[in-house]
Amino acid sequence: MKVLVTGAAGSIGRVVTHGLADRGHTVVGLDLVPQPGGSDGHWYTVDCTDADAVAAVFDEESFDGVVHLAGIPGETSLPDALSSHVVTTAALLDAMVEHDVSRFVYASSNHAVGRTPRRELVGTDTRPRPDTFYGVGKVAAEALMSLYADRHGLDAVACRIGSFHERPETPRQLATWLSHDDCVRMVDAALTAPAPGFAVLYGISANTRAWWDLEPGRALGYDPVDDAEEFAASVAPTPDDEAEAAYVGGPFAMADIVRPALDGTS
Ligand code: 15L
Repeated sequence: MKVLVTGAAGSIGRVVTHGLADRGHTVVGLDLVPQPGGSDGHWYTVDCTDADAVAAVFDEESFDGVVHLAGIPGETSLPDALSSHVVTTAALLDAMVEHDVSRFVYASSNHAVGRTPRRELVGTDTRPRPDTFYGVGKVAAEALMSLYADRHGLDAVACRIGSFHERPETPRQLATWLSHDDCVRMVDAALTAPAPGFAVLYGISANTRAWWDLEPGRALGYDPVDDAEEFAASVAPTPDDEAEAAYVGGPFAMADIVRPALDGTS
């Protein structure tokens, strides 16, 4: 497939662009920043909140799918979260509809359900329960994907990513870790699953201590291979472990991240 990857210069973006190319896809990168050294292929330096600039990319060349990874990866004011996660998604979805591109894969987040108390395994049928304005942005972007799937017949897969790192670094991450290789497997499956319509999966590895259900991902062909347990002996406890385990969003569900919605905006 020929795939446009937004946020291609970011930490997930760099792994995904290389990984998809290794799997035989033709990858076109897009980011706010110029193409990093060591990355090949066509590149657009574009801000995804600029709908005209996004439309111009689709006017210039055609794609079979879009992998939308761009976005601020942490808490912000509510307007910034809506711009970063919802406006960017809207600009891409409108351009896709205009140019008959039907597959959209989105880097959503576990923080869309982060305020869910940590009890049993969380499925994709649980209610949206964001832990932050970041999580609200992810929930709203997923809602937009659902709308475009229903209105325009798009296939739109929201990957609620856990903790993307080379290896798990904290006790929470023994449950939430997504390895680099599994991340590529996840995106490839979400791009190529036959006719998923609107679908949600949890982007974690096959962690023995998982807090999220992997079955919805497996149904789409995402079969994770790695397990954070392999690193358990080298992960040291931290003073925040108990508080981080109260809600599945961990530190994002803790009191010290709380701020007014319009803080810092006019
Ligand atoms: C995310 O969605 C964030 O982008 C990242 O910064 C981490 O906090 C991650 O979730 C996580 O929950 O570990």
